[in-house]
Amino acid sequence: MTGQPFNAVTPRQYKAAVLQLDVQFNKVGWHFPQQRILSLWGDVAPTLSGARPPEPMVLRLNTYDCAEYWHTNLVPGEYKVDDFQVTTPTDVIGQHIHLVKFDVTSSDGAANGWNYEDGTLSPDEVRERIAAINRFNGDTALQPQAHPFFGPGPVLEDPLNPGQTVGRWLGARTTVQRWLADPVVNRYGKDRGLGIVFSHDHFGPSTHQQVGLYATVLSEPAQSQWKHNETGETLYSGRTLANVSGTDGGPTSCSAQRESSPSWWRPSATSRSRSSRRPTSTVPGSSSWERVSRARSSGCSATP
Ligand SMILES: [Cu+2]
Repeated sequence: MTGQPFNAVTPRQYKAAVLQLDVQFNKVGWHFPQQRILSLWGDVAPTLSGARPPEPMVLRLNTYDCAEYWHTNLVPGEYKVDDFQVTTPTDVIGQHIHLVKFDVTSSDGAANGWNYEDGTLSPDEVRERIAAINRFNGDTALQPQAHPFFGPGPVLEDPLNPGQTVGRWLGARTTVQRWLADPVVNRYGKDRGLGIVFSHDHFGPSTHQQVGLYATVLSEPAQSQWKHNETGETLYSGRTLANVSGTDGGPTSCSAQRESSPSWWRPSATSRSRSSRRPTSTVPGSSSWERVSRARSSGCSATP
């Protein structure tokens, strides 16, 4: 929409990565070694080191926003058998976004439109395909590249070459989607935002939803701003990263207060005539600069 700060030319940017971590759930050390979650690029290193508590990913949008979502896969190509699940190939992971519209000319996310080629291959899978192509051609012309932001990753056992090690993020890919947040009005004709939108992986959902790999897109009324519930820090304040253009969308948190511009909450002529039959004080958002505490998204941090 013309005049919106986050339109198709200047989209709101989120750069996120799927990662696997050994997450601890309580103070006596109960932990799960194959937890898989989404984090913004700038939060991946402190989350893996334990400096930052992992928390559910909430990607915040406003009505009329065009969002550009970067999806990086840093997860092993296989989920190992454990007490809960069988060994499962997880060689490709998608980010299926529900409800918002999507731009299929770039990438529509796994299973948006049932296009299963739009997932993001695991770096293990990329290296396996490169090895197969080289073997077929009898040369070593192709070599996996380090991700421009994440580098070659931790040096661990190479699943392709038992007994050898490899940087497990070599060959990591990033795919890009665009999302468009439609306007939704309440019974008074006021923009209320699309609300909470579910987002998850469609390639291995029966495995991944049991180990935490899903996210929320929370779409608020147009031109809203968000502040961290406890620190008051402005979220989505344009955090930039070394060697990366644009912002990764941070800082972020699953818990936030929302500030809305009164100009975007003013009822339309139609809704004013409807709302005039009701006391004004009952109309949500009629005060200037309403501050709303989001109880529905509070208390969501994992135990550090
Ligand atoms: Cu889905």
